Amino acid sequence: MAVRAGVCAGVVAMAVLGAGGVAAATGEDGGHGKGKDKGPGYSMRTDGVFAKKKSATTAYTYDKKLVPAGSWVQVGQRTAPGGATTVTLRVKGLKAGHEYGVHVHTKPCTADPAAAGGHYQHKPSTDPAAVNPRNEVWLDFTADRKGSGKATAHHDWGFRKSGAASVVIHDEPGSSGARVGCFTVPFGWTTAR
Ligand SMILES: [Cu+2]
Repeated sequence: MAVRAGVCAGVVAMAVLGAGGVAAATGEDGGHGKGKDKGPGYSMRTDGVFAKKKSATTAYTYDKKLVPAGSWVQVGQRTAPGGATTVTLRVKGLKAGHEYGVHVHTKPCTADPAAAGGHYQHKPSTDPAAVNPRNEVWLDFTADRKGSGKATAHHDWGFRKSGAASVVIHDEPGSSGARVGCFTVPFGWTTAR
């Protein structure tokens, strides 16, 4: 796990509050970064190993066939100073050839698959038409012959504070599959909208 923005005192303070980080649009912390970044963005990468409900802490499997205990997940986030955000997913050890559906969800994982809440939505809505990969972060993938997979989602917006908290893996692509795995992720938010 690498929290590149961790050198920034502001981000450290936010992390103490239990949040992933912040990409402020103001840039008041002048000493931030190492020359490449013009302002405060946010970059994070975290990984975990799926475990059964009783022993899991961040990565839960709810279906041992589709998400075997011991399989691996990594999620990365890169948020530019203006808020544009790329989220990446990598997995290893899943079911070869299987098509999975994956979304960013609003709450952390627990032993209860429902605990992760609904999909994170850029424009929150109860309209079924708002459930789509432009208003949400979808990371659907098909596992290769070795059971590995990856996906990337890019949006010109970033997460709200404490709005995104996990990545849920479903048994089929799209929006209606059963929850087979969940990974709690320290997503950072942006104040640029
Ligand atoms: Cu989902």
